[in-house]
Amino acid sequence: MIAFVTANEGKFREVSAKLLDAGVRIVREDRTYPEIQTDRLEKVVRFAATVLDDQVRGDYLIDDSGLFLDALGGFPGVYSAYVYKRLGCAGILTLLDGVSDRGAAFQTVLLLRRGGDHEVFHGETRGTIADRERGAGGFGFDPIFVPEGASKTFAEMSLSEKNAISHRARAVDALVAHLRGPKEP
Ligand code: ITT
Repeated sequence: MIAFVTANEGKFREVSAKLLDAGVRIVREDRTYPEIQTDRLEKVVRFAATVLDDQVRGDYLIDDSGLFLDALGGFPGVYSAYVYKRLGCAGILTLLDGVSDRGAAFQTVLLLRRGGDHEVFHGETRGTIADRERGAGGFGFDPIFVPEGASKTFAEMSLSEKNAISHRARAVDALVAHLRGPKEP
């Protein structure tokens, strides 16, 4: 059994649903861990794992995600949790007020500790920032993010709609492929 270490219930809902479809059961371990200041999500999870290795028994999974705005050089990116807490979706809309380039990407890096090894899996979804908050589903910045090819925000989608195209779902797909091992020739 894999423990998903996260204080974020929304992440657990998405990852557990997606993994269950693939026949993998996880349990939630609701705890926080130190997140270093760096420029890449992968460095955040790799450092966190050095701390969690001493605290969590058995196999575990962690997820670090961020919203990267094209017009702001990728900000808030690795600082997304802080910016969400301080400014919320409304703050992002204010930062982009009058800005024509509304391109953005969500990224997720998952780290799996299994049998003493650390493996990381990446997922990205590109999209645009909406003019206003729309929808009550999802969590975090979902009400302002419209994924490429869609007209609804993530917050206007069902869990399975978001899970079909999200950054997190893509990282989970890579994780599942890894768990299944190399394909038989
Ligand atoms: P952990 O305990 O798993 O670290 P967290 O909420 O602190 O939970 P992150 O640092 O990865 O997680 O999150 C960065 C921020 O981006 C946070 O405010 C989230 O709400 C937001 N976020 C992450 N994934 C998102 C998603 O799929 N949709 C919308 N917002 C998301």
